Amino acid sequence: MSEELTKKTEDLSLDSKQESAEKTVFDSKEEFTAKHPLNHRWTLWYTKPQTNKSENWHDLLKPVIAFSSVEEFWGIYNSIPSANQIPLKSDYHLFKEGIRPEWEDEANAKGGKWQHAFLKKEGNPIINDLWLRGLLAVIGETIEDDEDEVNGIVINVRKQVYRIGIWTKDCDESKLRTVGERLKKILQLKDDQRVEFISHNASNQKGAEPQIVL
Ligand code: MGP
Repeated sequence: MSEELTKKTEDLSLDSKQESAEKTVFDSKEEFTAKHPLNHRWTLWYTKPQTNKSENWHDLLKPVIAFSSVEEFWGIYNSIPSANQIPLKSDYHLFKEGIRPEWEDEANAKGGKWQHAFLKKEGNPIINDLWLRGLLAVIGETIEDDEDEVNGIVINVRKQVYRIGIWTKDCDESKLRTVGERLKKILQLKDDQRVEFISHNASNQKGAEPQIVL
C-alpha cells in the first residue's frame, strides 16, 4: 500500500522534466516574467472622507495607480487596504484609463449606474469577496458581451451601507439589461434583492427614482 502511495506521489511530482507534470510559469524564466495583458488599461481612484467643509468633491478624489495586466492587478489588489478596511465616507473607483469617475466626464455624462446597496444592519455581507468579484468581472470584461457599455465600477463605504455600482456609457435599456443581470449574479444577490439603474442626470436630484429595477 505504502509503495503504491509513494509511486502515486512521484507521479504527481512537479519536476519539469516529466512529460506528465503540468507546466507552470515557474518552469521558465521567460514565462515567469510574462504579463497577461487586459483588453483595456485601468485606473484605480480613491475618494477620501471629507475632513473639513472647505474640501469639495474634486479635492477628495485622486487617481492612485494605472495598470494593464492581470499580474499588475493582483500586485495592486494585494497591497491596498481591502474594502472593509477603508474609512467610512470613502470610495474606490476603477475606471478605464482616460475616464474620470465623475458624472461630468464626457464618457459618463449620458450614462448612469447599476447599483446595489448592502445594508449593514441586514447582516455582514462578504463585501471584500463581492467587490473583488466585481473588479474581476469589469477588468476581465465578463460583465457585458461586446457592447463596451461599462466605464467602471465603484464602491461607496458608508455608515449604514456598502454600495457597489457599475457605471455605464448610456441609458439605453436594451443595452443595459445584460449588465444589470450579470451584476446581480456577480454580487450573489437573492431573488428578492434588487439592482437599480439610475442615470447620472437623475442622481444629481434628491429623491430621484431608479429608471430600471431588476
Ligand atoms: P455619493 O457619494 O455618490 O452619494 O455622492 P452618497 O453616498 O449617497 O452621499 P452622501 O451624501 O450620503 O454621502 C455624495 C456627494 O458627492 C454628492 O452629493 C456630490 O456632492 C458629490 N459627488 C458624487 N459624485 C459621484 C460626483 C460627481 O461625479 N461629480 C461631482 N461634481 N460631485 C459628485
